[in-house]
Amino acid sequence: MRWQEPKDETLSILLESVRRFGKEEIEPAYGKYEEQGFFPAELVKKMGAMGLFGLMIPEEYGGSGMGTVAASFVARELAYRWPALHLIWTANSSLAAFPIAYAGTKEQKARILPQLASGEILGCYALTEPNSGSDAGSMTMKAEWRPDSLTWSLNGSKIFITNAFHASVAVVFARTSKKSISAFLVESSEPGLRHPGVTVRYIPKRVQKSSDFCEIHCNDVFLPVSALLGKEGKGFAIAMQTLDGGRINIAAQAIGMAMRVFDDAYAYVHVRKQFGRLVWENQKVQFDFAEAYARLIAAWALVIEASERRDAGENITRIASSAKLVATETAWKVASDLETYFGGMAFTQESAWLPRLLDIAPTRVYEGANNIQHMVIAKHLDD
Ligand code: COS
Repeated sequence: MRWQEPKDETLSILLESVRRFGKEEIEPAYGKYEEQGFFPAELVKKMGAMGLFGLMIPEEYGGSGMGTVAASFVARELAYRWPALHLIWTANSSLAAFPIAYAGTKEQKARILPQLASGEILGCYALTEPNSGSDAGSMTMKAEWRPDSLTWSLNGSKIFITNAFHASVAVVFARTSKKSISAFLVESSEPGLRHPGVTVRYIPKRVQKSSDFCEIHCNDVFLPVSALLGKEGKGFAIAMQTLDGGRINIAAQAIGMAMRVFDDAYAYVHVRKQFGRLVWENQKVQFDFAEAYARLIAAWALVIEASERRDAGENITRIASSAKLVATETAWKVASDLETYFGGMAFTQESAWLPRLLDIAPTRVYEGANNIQHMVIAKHLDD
């Protein structure tokens, strides 16, 4: 299926190369690595060389500054081939690079962003805690200023952090007073956040296995003054602005994954015969695909509108949550409806159809469970 293409010529050229890379390199690697949960280090390097991590990083800091629309199209393409690879990419570019670009000092930006843009290092975003997920404001990780040593000390745990096992920089949110939260940069010269006082525990997953998922424990992690990201007490707003953008990218990821299920199912009903004819030659089947197609392109149009508004510098909180809600629910509905057309083949290890469906499930949860999107949209209806 030829899905909606970008209007911009430069983006079309970039997308052609991503598509070629997807077909020739990502697809075979998915088959080889995803089931075992191997981390695709080589592909990450190549994505860096292709400039994919820098799409939303300004040119002066090593990116191309192509923006959110470009990132959404690339997200769709990566997720179509390998959802876990998309997640590695988006955790780096949407979640780690954005808050640094948005709130960092010139020095922080110049030091870290070029390395994130080139894929030389990976970053992660540490907000969620074992007892603070949807209610992000209830976090208990504590950062205390130590006037004697002129350092901050971090204590507490973060959980479900994508990329932490391979990251060299983490954007960590911590409570700096009863009422306020601040953002910090924890850096290490080696991948895996090897910093005194930091322990990273790898948590194996059942879906999107090749992107790592970790608990980060901080026990008296001493950080210099220069580790504070943005103003003290402004961390929650930084976290939320980051999620506004991240949610658009997850929306694009979900649609890419559902388009893949659609295309695979569409191909299968064109070769599988029952009752003496192709499965496709039943009106019910054609109507189901027509319905799925219409829902997918409608959700995609919303993802693009949210992306365009973000690139135009508008307040996107409400539309980003709407895009995340609609795209992830649509993707799950469409893909689970079409999955039945794979018949028994879906349950064998001779196809990846069931894992590709299941990979969609967490999109309804991460970067804000969909009930949280309802809360955000309701709160901003009068904006
Ligand atoms: N952009 C900028 N600032 C924002 C913001 C946004 N999108 N959303 C909230 N803020 C600011 C508010 O303006 C407010 O600032 P002041 O205290 O200065 O007035 C502050 O943040 C608190 O906002 P709010 O009262 O809306 O916070 P709540 O605690 O009610 O809840 C929700 C906010 C539930 C929306 C938030 O906790 C959330 O998004 N939770 C889900 C977290 C999530 O997505 N986790 C996934 C992690 S990544 S896998």
